[in-house]
Amino acid sequence: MYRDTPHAIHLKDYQPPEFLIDRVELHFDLDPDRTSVESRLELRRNPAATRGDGSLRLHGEQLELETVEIDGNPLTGSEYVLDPESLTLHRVPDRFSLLTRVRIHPSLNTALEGLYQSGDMLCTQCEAEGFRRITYFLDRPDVMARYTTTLVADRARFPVLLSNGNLIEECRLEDGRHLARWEDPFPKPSYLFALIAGDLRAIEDRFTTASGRAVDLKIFVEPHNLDKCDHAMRSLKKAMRWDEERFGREYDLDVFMIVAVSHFNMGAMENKGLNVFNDKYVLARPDTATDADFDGIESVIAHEYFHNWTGNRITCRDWFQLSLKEGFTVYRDQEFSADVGSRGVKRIADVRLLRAHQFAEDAGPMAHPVRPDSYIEINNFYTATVYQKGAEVVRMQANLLGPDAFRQATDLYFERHDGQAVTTEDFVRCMEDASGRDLSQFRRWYAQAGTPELTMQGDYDPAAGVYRLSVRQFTPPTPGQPEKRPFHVPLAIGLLGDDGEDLPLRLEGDSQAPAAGTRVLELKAEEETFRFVGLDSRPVPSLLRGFPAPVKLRFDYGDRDLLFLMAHDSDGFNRWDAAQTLMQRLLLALVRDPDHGVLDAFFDAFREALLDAEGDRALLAEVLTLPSEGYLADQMDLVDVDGIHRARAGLERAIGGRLRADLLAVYRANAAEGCGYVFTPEEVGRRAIRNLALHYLMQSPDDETLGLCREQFAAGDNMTDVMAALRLLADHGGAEGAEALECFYRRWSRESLVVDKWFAVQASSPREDALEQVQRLLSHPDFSLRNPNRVRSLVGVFSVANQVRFHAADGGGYRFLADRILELDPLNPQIASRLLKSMIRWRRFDRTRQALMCDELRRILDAEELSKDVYEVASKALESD
Ligand code: B3K
Ligand code: ZN
Repeated sequence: MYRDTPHAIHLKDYQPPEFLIDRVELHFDLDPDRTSVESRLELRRNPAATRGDGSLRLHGEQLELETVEIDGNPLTGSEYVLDPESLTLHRVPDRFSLLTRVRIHPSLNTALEGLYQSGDMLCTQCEAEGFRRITYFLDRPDVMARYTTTLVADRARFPVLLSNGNLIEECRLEDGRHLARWEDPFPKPSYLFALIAGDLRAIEDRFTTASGRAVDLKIFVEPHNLDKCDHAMRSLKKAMRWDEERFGREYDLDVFMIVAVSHFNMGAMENKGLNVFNDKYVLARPDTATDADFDGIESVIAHEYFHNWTGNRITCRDWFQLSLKEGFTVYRDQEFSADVGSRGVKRIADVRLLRAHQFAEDAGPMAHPVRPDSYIEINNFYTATVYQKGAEVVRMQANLLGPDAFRQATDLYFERHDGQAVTTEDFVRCMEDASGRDLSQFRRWYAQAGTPELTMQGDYDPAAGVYRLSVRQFTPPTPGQPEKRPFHVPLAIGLLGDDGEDLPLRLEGDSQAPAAGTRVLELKAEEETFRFVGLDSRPVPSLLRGFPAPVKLRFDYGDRDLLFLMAHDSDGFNRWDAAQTLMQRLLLALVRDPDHGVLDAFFDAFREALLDAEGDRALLAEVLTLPSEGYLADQMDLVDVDGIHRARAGLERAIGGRLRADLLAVYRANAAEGCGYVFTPEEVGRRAIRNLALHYLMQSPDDETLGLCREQFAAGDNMTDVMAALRLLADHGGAEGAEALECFYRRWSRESLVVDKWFAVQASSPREDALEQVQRLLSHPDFSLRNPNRVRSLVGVFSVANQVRFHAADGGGYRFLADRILELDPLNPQIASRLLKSMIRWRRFDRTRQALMCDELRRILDAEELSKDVYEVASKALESD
């Protein structure tokens, strides 16, 4: 907690560490109230160090220091300097062994960083800077060491004791205690350290690597969750095989362990050989988890597993390089999900996420490059920009190189940098060295923040048979970066003829006629014109196929062209995008003028798509989903909160009414065929289109649709269908809604992940009394500020997914959020700071709302003591441009 203004850390100030640590021996005497940690470090001066005064400054926070010894000689208090963040030893030898003994208090650790208690177990979270809350250390990623960890604890209370690497010793001790010793042969940075102690059960399996080594796989959970691990185990094995086939990466230890914990600040953590997971990303049974949950588990399990190479074997030199491991690993998990599921649907989901979160981040006061230049609190930079835009930047390189050269480049990266802590620059250099391409301009994607806007214009000259496409790029200013230089942007383009087929794309000067389809052009200048020749009639351009770059497109399509693309484009992504643009345009027109009519052509196109029995149903469900209120808000210079809600709800009602018969037919035609729940792309698609049909029908419900909804709620054998029906009943309200909520709660009150859903449904309801309901739920016996999942499901969902109620003009939503942030900050700054992000883009709203949000931001900043996390976000939000 800070009274003084916290200072920023800058990338330009990076210095190599003055000391290196070769070996670490840790001994834990575990007790939730009082744990003792003894650490023996083998230290030596770093020959590559460039400056320093020769003293050794170790990071350490909230530690009670008991002993310091150098080479076996105890130091007295006058021989070291202790402050709340460090332990400094002056005059140390060039090579020595350092012993420290500290006490820590896991049960009081509500920040969930370092060693803490979750339910009855003890667990750790060290990334980014949590290890310094466990022991004094050089807690920075470029210090890589080999660890041996000894855990001692009460055997009845903590029968399972885990740490990184391989188990090398186990024994019973006196007084009912026992000991386990783990050794990790791979050097690692401290942020990858982990330990677990608890009364856990495991499901076990075995994986044989491509080179024939057997790896034991174990997923540890609390005993009552043992029946919810199968999907996670299947996902893990798929991910291991995929990484061998696609990237040539094999697992390297004898055992790979996953532990599910219920109190966790984010999704999961890739600690070497011992991944610790938020239980939301492990536990699933068809009756407790939705398709979205199954999907999330598959991709997060893969993501953490993939980090073993992209993050662990090769790690980041400093935290400015975070996207080196996160951007690349997200790209890898996206590709995995695309390969094992439906590629088209995956791309749409990823772009939806990028546009909703990353574009919004780029347009706000926390905008930063994929490789940030500075931070006050690194935990604030685990962002959509570092993760999702970082993945797009890797994807662009993969596409520019093509599959073979990209594979050679990643092989080179793994070979050249194994065991090192490196930078995004090292990554790009491997791309260049393996392919011979010059990516010097491309590097700006790492350094410049902001979303480039591409304005394109097409013009057809019938006499010459030429279509000219001119492209101009402009990137708006972001904090600290008033002017941007042009990016190197890959553009994947197609041209459709009158019959809807792709035309051959022949550029002026091409020596041979290319095949019809997609052509990737490269834009490097601020402005460029491409001339396509040999065209008999005006083509309809299909621009940015598959979303080749994280940019916004401005092109003056007529509605007719969009309908044509929606029906014919060979690129599934662009069919979806054309539909979204059309809907967005219509909705924004309805926001401006509630009397703006809706053309029959819109309903006709909607019906045509809905009844397309051949199509991929999951893709159809995406095509037929209106853009969210938040996304529509992002398209307006001044957000009209109520107008957006009214227009969107009105259009949904109109669809439900006009297409009632078709929606009912689709609902019935997509009923399950009695084989029980299976998680396959086909079945997920079937459920998605069916529940979407029910959603539209329920926007102006009659007895028949209400009956269907009730029936689905009561009879559904899977959480996807039950949840869809519950949400519709709850939003419908009345006794019916209340009863459904009550019945759901009674049935599931012992499954905490399902209770989260129950909170979330109420928090996201557009009903007028949503805030009152959320306020009431704060005093529900199951609500706790100490459980991040619970906080996210009530406070997070209300402020992020309920635009119309959170941004109510009376400021009630803002006050509510600020109160929660002030309560949470002393307990868990990371979660408090995340919540705050939904109030920082106040400039987009009308003056009344602006003033209300600013008042709350100031109230937060005025708080007596504030974490660095919340301070950074609130102060940047109020900074004048
Ligand atoms: N690397 C972790 C995130 C750690 C967040 C620390 N505040 C999970 C992941 O991206 O895989
Ligand atoms: Zn990650």
